[in-house]
Amino acid sequence: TIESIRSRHRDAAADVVPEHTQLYIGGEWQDAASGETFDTLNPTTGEVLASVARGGEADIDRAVEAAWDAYDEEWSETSRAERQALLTEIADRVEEHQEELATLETLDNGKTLMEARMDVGGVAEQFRFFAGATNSQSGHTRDEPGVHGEVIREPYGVVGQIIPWNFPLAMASWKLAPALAAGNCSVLKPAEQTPLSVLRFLEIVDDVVPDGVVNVVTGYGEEAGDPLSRHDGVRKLAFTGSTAVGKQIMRNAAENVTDVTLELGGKSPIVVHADADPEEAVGVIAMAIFANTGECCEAGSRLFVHDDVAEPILEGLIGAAEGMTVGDPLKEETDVGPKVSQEQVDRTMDYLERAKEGGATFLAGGDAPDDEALSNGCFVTPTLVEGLDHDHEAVQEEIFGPVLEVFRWDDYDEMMTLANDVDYGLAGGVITNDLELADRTARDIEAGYIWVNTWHEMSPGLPYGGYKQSGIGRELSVETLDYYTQAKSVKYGLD
Ligand code: TXE
Repeated sequence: TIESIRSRHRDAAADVVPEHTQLYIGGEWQDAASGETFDTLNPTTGEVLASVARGGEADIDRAVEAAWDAYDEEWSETSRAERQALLTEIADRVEEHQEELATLETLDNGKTLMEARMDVGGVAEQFRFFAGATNSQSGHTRDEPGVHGEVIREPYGVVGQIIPWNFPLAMASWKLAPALAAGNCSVLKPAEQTPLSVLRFLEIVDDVVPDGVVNVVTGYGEEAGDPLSRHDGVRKLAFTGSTAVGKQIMRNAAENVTDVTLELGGKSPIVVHADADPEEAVGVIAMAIFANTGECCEAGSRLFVHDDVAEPILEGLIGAAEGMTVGDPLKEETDVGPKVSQEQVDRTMDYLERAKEGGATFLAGGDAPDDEALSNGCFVTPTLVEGLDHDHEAVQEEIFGPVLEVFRWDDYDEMMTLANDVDYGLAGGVITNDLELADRTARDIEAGYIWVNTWHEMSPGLPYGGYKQSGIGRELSVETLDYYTQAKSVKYGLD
């Protein structure tokens, strides 16, 4: 019942919601200059989880100043070994608090506890990876008779980082770990829907991170994110979120010629060849689109399935979609939790409505679950849609929900033209047992990350980022440190 879900969530919240829900500036918890707060809701129950400081321009100014103070006074003098030790300590602390952080993420975001545990495991992995990576970054020299010069890599100083709500703590770690490893201080703005795990994380590492090295200003995009992206004290911006806001960030960055990396939306194709094993294919496809309730920038959301295997695969997918347990994300048996907010549900439903008008056939889902206990939550059933024109807006734009669009093919070149006919180019995948086909398709898809017979797995060391309007720059790899540093050439005058 609604009441039993609510009481389970209230009990969990009592244990894990952070004590401090203010801004974290210069190592201190502070109210917003305006004194205002906003509520963050639990998308499973619709109840208020916590009230959080509503940061604005004055707070961003203070945070940038605190970050520069920390950089100038101490942080710019740290050695790689010191930063490595700090990042390793952070990773250890996150692991010690894994279950608590995962539960908090589930309450604030709605992802299942199993998904949240994987996220938090990935957070520790990020800090460990960049602890090691900081030691492998080096400059280079230019040497020949009569010529000697060297290129050293210097941190920017203070970076601004704006993150989304689909992987709140994981996205914070993707941003903070390389920024700190490279020797920068950060001002980070979490998404307004999911500020809590980052705040709890800071409580956990507060005594080891020097004051001002990491500053967090919670608040809305236009009130806190916008001034951060315009601030002339910020030398580099990193953003993950929608393509529309990414473009705005880039325009803002232009005002001060601030360097910017962007990780934006996606509409990634899954290409299934005729030789695919239907059962294995169904497993990969269901994971590609339904994991994290479809709220993944890299979700496989357009399925291109070869005619020869379309029947068994679609039958299997319908069974998989209808067989998933949609419900309370705190329960271990749940496969699909709620979306993050009612706004996100409305957005998904609006696309489905337009798809219907565009002549789509719904093979599965497309509505809210038929369960009174879930009626206060932001739930959408796993959905399969067929029969849309590829240029329909529901196909061209990111739905960001558990919605897979199906296209059948028998001509490879025609199929690949469609697969690439979107503005996005974040990820893609191919399902086949033929190595040559896998290689050819991986090369033909215009995207920055390709999976062969799997999905979502990302190993630190393999750069992640988009082609086309899916972004600029690469995260998760040693080269990410290049995006957090600037090259300085030093030329010696030799006779
Ligand atoms: O994203 P926003 P929203 C996509 C997905 C989703 C759509 C809208 O399709 O349905 O975006 O989601 C901050 N200046 N993705 O509206 O607005 C905001 O506060 C500075 C894909 O939630 O892009 C938050 O911290 N900052 C994506 C962050 O930007 C601004 C993940 C992202 O929010 C701002 C999330 C402004 N003017 C959504 N406006 C992915 N690539 O994974 C907002 N923000």
